[in-house]
Amino acid sequence: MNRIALITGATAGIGEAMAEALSEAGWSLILTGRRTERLELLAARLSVSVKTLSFDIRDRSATTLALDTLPEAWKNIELLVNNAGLSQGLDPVHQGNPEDWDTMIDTNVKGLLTVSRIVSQWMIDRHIQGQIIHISSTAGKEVYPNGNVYCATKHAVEAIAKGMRMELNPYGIRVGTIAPGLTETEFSVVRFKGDTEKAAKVYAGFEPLKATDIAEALLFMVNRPTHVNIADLVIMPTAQASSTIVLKK
Ligand code: NDP
Ligand code: 8X3
Repeated sequence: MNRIALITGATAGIGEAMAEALSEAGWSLILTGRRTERLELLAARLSVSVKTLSFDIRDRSATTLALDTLPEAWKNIELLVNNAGLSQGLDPVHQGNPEDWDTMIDTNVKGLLTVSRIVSQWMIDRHIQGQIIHISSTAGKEVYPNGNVYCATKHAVEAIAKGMRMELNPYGIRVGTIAPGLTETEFSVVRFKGDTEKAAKVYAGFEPLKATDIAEALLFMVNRPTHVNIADLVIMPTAQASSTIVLKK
């Protein structure tokens, strides 16, 4: 068996591009997401061994059960990429939808914790000096108006990554983050609940990042020798200077 990587949220965008990049590099892959058909289509076009696990990461029992179904050999995970995540809405707190807040917190923070807990314990039990990479965001570095709760979840991801880097230090497990800026994926369509016109406007008038730009950065981090840990990588489109300053034509 080749080296095994688990990527959460591989049915679209950054996760899908990372699955393609890691498969080209010869990794065996465990790919997760809710959309089973997309997982199966992706697995079918990759030329490496793939296990697909379909579950809602907000559901702790479903997540735990799904990971438990992996055959023992597939639990020898060397690379975990915590990528599944989303934003819902773009409103000030005083007009925000509490259900959106729950969705973001349950997915971006609690879901990430559930998977991290299980897989990091597997790495420790199996004496695997693996690597865990959390997909944060520029929203984990700064806050922008109306991004309040999404930004809070990504700030939480940054804090969890720093804590895990300390906790897993005795085991030789590397922990790092990638913080992308504006990347054209399904992210804004999801944020605006299917309003594709509104979503397209986010990326109009400048050249945003592509999911493959982030996948290339992941490969760079993964391909460092084991004594090198890229702890934190912030990647923005050239047109973007901050969350709120984007040079548009
Ligand atoms: P996409 O919407 O294209 O992909 C999101 C992925 O997350 C999908 O595979 C989706 O799978 C999965 N996901 C979402 N909710 C759940 C859930 N409840 N259970 C399981 N899987 C879930 O967005 P991106 O590729 O852009 O986002 C990937 C990560 O990158 C996210 O963490 C996002 O916050 C982060 N990011 C994105 C940026 C951007 O500008 N696009 C910039 C910075 C960070 P499914 O729907 O099938 O469950
Ligand atoms: C996604 C980037 O600026 O839309 O994390 O929050 S942003």
